[in-house]
Amino acid sequence: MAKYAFFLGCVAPLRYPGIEKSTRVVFDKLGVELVDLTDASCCPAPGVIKAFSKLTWLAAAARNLALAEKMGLPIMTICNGCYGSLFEAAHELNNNADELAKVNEILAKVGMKYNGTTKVYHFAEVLANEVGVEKIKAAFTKPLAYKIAVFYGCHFLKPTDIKGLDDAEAPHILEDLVEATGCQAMPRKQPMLCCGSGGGLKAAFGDVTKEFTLTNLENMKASEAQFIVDVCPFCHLQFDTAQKELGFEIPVLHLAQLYGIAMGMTEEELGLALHKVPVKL
Ligand code: 9S8
Ligand code: 9S8
Ligand code: COM
Repeated sequence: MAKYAFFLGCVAPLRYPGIEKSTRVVFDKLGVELVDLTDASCCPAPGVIKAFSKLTWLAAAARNLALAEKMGLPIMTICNGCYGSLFEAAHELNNNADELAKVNEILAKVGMKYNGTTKVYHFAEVLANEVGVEKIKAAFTKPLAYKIAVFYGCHFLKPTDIKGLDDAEAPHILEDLVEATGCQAMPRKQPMLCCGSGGGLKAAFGDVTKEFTLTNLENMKASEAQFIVDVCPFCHLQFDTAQKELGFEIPVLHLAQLYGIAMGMTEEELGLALHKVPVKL
């Protein structure tokens, strides 16, 4: 049985606990064991902390990587931002002894050491490449037929030179995972445009990022999508909280929640009451 250290991040447990719950139920049903990465901190968020201090970002990420290393497990994240930070920090530290030594000087102050061995995976990557669409389909009990606006976000596929998961401009990994439920991924204009969230970007240029969100919503509406499906609680938060002001009402689901629905989870377990845009199934 595949086994991962489950990295929650901040947004899912604090704002959308239904995403966390759905992930636990879905992976349990798929026979993937998730062990909590206890004592983990913020990843830290790439667009926020890395933009201010790269060394602080690396050291905090290394602390999380070291916790998983101690458990002898690879990390699985349910958020693009967490995947971006932890994957990129691991890539840097696991291949650069000088950086690793610098970071270990900082970690020594809290009695920790990172040896540079932790691997980091995004949950959608685990679904597509470890579990596989056929096994996933066999675990579904409820056929679905919604029209979906699939949303990749920025930090899942990019930077492609170190991730290599799919083509960054014309990917299909998420469409395949969504369509496994019976739903239809609707083509639309500019599908790879940033959602407009991103802690740092939104904080610095709120008006600009609002335009991104608006353009995405207009394109999604024109595609006739009934739901937005994301793989990042940050994108999820942006689409769920910004729509009222922008005059849209397209319900938002994290892919783990869509899978939870297809596996017969209840609305309460899915945490749908906590969504700002009402989700009617
Ligand atoms: S942790 Fe703190 S803010 Fe967040 S959810 Fe995802 S990115 Fe990492
Ligand atoms: S898109 Fe651009 S930066 Fe990011 S991944 Fe999630 S939040 Fe939405
Ligand atoms: C976006 C995360 S997924 S951050 O705001 O860029 O840190």
